[in-house]
Amino acid sequence: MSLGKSITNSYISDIFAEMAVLLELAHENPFRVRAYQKAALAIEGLSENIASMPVEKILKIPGIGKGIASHLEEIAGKGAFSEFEKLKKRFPKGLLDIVNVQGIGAKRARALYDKLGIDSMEKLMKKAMAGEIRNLDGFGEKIEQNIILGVKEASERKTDRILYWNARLIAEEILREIRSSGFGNPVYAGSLRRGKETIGDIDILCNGRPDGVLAEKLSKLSCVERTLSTGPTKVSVILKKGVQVDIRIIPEESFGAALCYFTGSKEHNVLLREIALKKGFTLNEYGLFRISDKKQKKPIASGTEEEIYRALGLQFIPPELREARGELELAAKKTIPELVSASDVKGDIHNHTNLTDGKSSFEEMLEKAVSMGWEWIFIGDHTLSLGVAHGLDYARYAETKKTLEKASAKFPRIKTGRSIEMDILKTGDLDFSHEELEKTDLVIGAVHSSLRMKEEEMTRRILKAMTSPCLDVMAHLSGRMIGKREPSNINYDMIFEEALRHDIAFEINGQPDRQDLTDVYARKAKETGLKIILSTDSHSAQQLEYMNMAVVVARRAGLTGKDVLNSLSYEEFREWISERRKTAG
Ligand code: DGT
Ligand code: CA
Ligand code: CA
Repeated sequence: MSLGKSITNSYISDIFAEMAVLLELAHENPFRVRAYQKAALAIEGLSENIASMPVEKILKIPGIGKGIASHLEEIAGKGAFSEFEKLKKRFPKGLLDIVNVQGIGAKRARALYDKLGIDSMEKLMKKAMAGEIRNLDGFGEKIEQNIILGVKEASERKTDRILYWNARLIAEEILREIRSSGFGNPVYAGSLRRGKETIGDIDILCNGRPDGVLAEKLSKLSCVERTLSTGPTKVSVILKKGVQVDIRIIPEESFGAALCYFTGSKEHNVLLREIALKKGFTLNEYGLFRISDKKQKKPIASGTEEEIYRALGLQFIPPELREARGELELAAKKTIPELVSASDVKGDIHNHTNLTDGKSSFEEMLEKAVSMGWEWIFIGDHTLSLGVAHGLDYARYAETKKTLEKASAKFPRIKTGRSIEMDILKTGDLDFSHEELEKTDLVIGAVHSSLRMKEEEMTRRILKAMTSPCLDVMAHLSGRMIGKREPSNINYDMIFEEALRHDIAFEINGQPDRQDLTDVYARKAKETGLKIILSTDSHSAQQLEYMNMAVVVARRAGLTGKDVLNSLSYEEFREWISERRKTAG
């Protein structure tokens, strides 16, 4: 297909998602709506640019049929397709904003438009405040109140998403505060629990009776800057750090149902509800009920998520997999593997000390590594080409290797090696000679300059670097920095295939703004048969905690403990390095 390179998967996915909404507004067949939703999800989860795939391959993607495929060419030519453009003209632009207001959705938005001419957020607010919405069929006073809250929230919502790690630290701080104010069982849900790269807002659930007093207390937490809305069961606040937090108070008996609902993803929830329906149940945030139990008096399951999945005949699905990427099929077959966790990790390989651009000494790094409970650590630094980082030449590397050995003697509980982050030059050559490379403990190759080369050139550069038998690990392959720098253009298929021949491992970099490989590519790497290694790329001892970030990405990729080299013992890991160097040449 001759789609322009500038057309990205996320661009196409957004168009199809919007198409689904437009079809719903147009009261079209729900199957068509679902087809576009499915296509949007499938394309978003692809590891390869759909624009550069041949049609036969496109048609093999689950969720993409001929109808959808036929739109792709048109999107390539003019950025959209004609049916989409026609539909878009049929509805005022403001209606799409209304669809997104919490609790509205396409069906209600269309009713509001038909019956009250509501086509903008301003009109929506005016009509709701005037009490005109409650009288419409299928609305009522409670929904009207929720709409007012929803519009307020939408208008105050910060558009910036924050990095997963930053959200997690903030959430943990709030959980502590909630606990110390006497609430039971506070946990985070939403995208944070699913471990998404970035977080729109933080969703927290806790136990307690919805008597309003608790909500009042929550809104007065010290980390809160101002309260957006408070009701008996929900408080929305903006923190001093600028993030929105939605805190919901849930009775213990329906905690599992609420946790499942508010963890999402929305798409996962839709599929889960479909499975429930097929089995004669309805599933909502209060529980799983028999359809015959019209008043929803006696839930089949509601207290824990485990009970709900079990009652649906499904294996428990870890939150990181709940993205409607095939996890429900696996759960039905009970083939979801046990995902990697921090306790599988025995050590880190990629980090930096105050000898180059890091902040901490060998001793500080080792002390922290011991406190992480690790069995080993390879401590690394940059090579000389990275002038800004005061990189090392081979002589300095050799010298500092001895210094590390001395420092290690003070920490008998942990085994060490000296790794080196080898700059991959523009030509694909490495910074050390072959003889020097052979004397290193572990070589991590990485690109740091000229990141915007053409795809072909960048791919060739990396392929060439990989022909060095001593390049053991490829670090932060795409070079992206979330929100700051786009990934480099590379051909993953070619790189992964070549890497497999040399048994080169790929890093999941745990720096919160890198997360590179991403979940999608880490999954692809595993499917290709490649080894994966988690790293922190720490620039201070404290940052060794980013191992937990890398673990989250690995879990989203569906990796197990065995899939990551970090689960090897020190001796086994050393053995892997020497074996691969012998056979790679
Ligand atoms: P975010 O905040 O943009 O990073 O992403 P989420 O997934 O945390 O989304 P959020 O905060 O709007 O909602 C949290 C979860 O609550 C979401 O994953 C699923 C559930 N949820 C919220 N609103 C709806 C809805 O209108 N329909 C359905 N089915 N689920 C919803
Ligand atoms: Ca959220
Ligand atoms: Ca939310």
